[in-house]
Amino acid sequence: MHFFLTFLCFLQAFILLTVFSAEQKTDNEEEQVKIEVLHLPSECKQKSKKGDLVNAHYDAFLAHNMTKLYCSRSSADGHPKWFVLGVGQVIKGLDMALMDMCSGEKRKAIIPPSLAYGQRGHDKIPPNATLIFEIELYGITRGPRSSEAFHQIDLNNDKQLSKEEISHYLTEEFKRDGKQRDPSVHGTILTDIFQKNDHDGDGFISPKEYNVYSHDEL
Ligand SMILES: *[C@@H]1O[C@H](CO)[C@@H](O)[C@H](O)[C@H]1NC(C)=O
Ligand SMILES: *[C@@H]1O[C@H](CO)[C@@H](O)[C@H](O)[C@H]1NC(C)=O
Ligand SMILES: [Ca+2]
Ligand SMILES: [Ca+2]
Repeated sequence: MHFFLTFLCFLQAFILLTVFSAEQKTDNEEEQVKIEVLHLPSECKQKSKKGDLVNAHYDAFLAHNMTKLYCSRSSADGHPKWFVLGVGQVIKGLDMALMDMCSGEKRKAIIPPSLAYGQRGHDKIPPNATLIFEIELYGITRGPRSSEAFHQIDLNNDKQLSKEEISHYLTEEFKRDGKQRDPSVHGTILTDIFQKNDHDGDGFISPKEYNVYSHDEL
């Protein structure tokens, strides 16, 4: 039951954040995400970049009256969410706000409507709404990394992640956000995950390879 509620919360947040992201026009150069760094860890081995699987908490508010829109950390026992950065799995502004970020860093991001839900708005979000996100980044990964995620992906439970298993996972994630996207994105991410993580080249990602952070930035 507990888990189910958490899951619903996740799903709701995810759908809200993704459904309309494809429609946004971003040609307006004046509209930018304003980022305020709230906490910067003393050690920063790698920074987030496009294509990474990131693990983050984020809470979203309507800027004009600070109504909370999404539950993440704030929802009881919410786990940090993870998604592929920079490929439109979340609204454009959030993709931008999470770039070049250190693991452990906290940011506040002010996202203009053109990089969020635009002139139409969506559900609880009125037209032309500026959003404020409070973000905490936990994991920057060149592939999925939490042990929870590992078990989730490892469908046949043999403690190895095959291409099929990761591909299946990506397909489910992409389906969940209900957006059409170029199938090559899927292949590119998959190839990248294996290039960066399958160190012994056996075509599987072992738990050890999955957890080796030090190799990411080679
Ligand atoms: C904040 O603004 C939204 C949309 O304009 C509105 O639906 C909501 O009731 C407001 N909340 C408060 C606490 O005023
Ligand atoms: C939203 O902003 C656009 C462009 O600034 C404007 O034309 C439109 O009337 C606004 N919509 C609402 C509902 O305020
Ligand atoms: Ca497996
Ligand atoms: Ca391997």
